[in-house]
Amino acid sequence: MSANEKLAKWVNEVASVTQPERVAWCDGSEDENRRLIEGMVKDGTLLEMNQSKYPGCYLHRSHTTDVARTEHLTFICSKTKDDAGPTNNWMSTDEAKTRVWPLFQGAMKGRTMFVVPYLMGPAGSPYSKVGIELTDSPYVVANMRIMTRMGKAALDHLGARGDFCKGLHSLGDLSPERRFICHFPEAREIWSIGSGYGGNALLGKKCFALRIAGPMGRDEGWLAEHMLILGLEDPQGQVTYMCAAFPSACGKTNLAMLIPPEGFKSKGWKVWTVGDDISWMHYGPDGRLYAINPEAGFFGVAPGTSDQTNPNAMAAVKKNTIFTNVAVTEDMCPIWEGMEGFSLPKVTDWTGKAWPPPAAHPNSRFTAPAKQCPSVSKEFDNPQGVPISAIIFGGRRAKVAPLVYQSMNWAHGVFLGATMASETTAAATGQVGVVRRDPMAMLPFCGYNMGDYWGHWLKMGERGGDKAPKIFHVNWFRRDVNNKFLWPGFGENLRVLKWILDRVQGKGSAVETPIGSVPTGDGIDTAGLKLGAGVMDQLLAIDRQAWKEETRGIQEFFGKFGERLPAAMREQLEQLKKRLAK
Ligand code: GTP
Ligand code: SPV
Ligand code: MN
Repeated sequence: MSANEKLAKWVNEVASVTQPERVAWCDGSEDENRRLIEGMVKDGTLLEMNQSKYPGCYLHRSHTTDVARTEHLTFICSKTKDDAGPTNNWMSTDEAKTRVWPLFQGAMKGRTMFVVPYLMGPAGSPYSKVGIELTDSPYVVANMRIMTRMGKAALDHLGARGDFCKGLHSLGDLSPERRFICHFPEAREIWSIGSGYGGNALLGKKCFALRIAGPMGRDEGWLAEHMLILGLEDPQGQVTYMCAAFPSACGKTNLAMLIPPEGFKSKGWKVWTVGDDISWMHYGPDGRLYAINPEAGFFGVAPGTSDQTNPNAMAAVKKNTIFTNVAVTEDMCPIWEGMEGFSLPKVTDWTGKAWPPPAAHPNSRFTAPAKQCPSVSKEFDNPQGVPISAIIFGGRRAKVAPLVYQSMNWAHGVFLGATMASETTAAATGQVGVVRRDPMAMLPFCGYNMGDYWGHWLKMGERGGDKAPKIFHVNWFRRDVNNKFLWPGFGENLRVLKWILDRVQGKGSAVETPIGSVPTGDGIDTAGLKLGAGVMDQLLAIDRQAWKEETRGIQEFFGKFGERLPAAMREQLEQLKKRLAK
């Protein structure tokens, strides 16, 4: 129970509608977690992994129709459709009350309703916020315990009078026909029913930390972004912090945990992980932009993660980790495409059968405590956050976007973010590999009109003036004529980070092109890297014709926003067209 009256009242109200068999207040303790896990192992919700090789690790196999975020069933329920904007599904609050609320009626009969208090952000931070999730899924509780500071820390922060984000979640009958993820930005409230998966059900993550926190940031003067936060340490021991926004399954976790290539590591280059998915940014007293990671764990993509690509993640998932929809070896160890030893024929796939590929679901995930990651930053719990010097936008694009370029100024940087495009991935249900506009990697996560959001970004830059971070764009995924990635990626991405650091420090060589500043041939340190002849040129090439086509796509996209498109964005597009025509 809690001394917070508003909380007690709401819990009672919800319980009277959902009619659970019992209500359990979660304190986040070891004991409570052990009991929950025992119960789930008993009823088959969790399978125990090999406890000598993976102590404290469990496998969850979700319903086969419930394996990713469902964007078409995700709604912003603002007062007007215009407040949700052209990129969101909108549902009126009245419709939500008649169409979605009745689904909660008796939904928790025979189940336990867990009251999950959670803190987004470090304890004692002026930037941290409390959420309460009411859920009938013990799997959600166990994940929330890893992903957030759950239980006592949250109730202490909340106090008797504090406010919180209300999140109501029920598995319902798990049918996609009766699945809805509704957000009420004005009331700071979330209703989610019919899914037990990731961003649909762990309400602290995309629902609160982005779709609800976004409008809060707009009103209060801060930013809630789909970004990793990393510290880049140079050989002198100086650490420079950067944020990067890439769409889902486009490399945030990997970049946040990067291990530099040999020649760089031995000189003292190092990357420290502050966050891998979400960044809340506020101006500090010194006028610089500071970022905190509101989360406490990683909900990372499993396939492709290996000792080669991401040894830090591999180390982080060796204990106390929940695996969802991965494959398992004969001795119950997790395994997936791309992981060492995968070619074994005798793995059991993510549905529990012999494996017709893929063995692991392409959106299979690990939930691991951030503190278990060897590269975790010593600033992880710093209540003030870390000062950000560079913001990096990036997409997954076979063509057009070069390896890296720098914006001319903040407004141009906002334009780069606003016009980002990327190929769709398995992180959301639907077709994979289709290029779509994904502004700031926030297309599925912006809780208000995207035009107003760009306006807010522009204002935030004006406020920062000279001290605002420099803005860049990267693309690790450009392909050659044989459809092979041109850039080796992963650890080698450090070379690009180093150029970005040089630019932040007023060094580094670049050529001015119509789209921004692109590194000169020798701008990126390629010492020790075996790239084919002409590959660097291909990676940095600007195809004017392709960019002219790009401006047509941007114009069409901007057209959707009508009056809500900031004039500065229209202006940026006109200037780009002029530069390309020259
Ligand atoms: P979300 O958790 O969905 O937000 O994803 P994310 O942005 O954190 O993506 P993540 O780092 O998990 O990477 C997703 C997939 O892209 C994995 O299969 C990675 O192996 C792959 N990947 C990451 N970085 C690179 C890279 O530099 N090059 C290539 N080719 N693949 C990469
Ligand atoms: C993403 O899809 O961007 C994720 C996973 O980080 S989820 O929690 O499902 O949103
Ligand atoms: Mn994400």
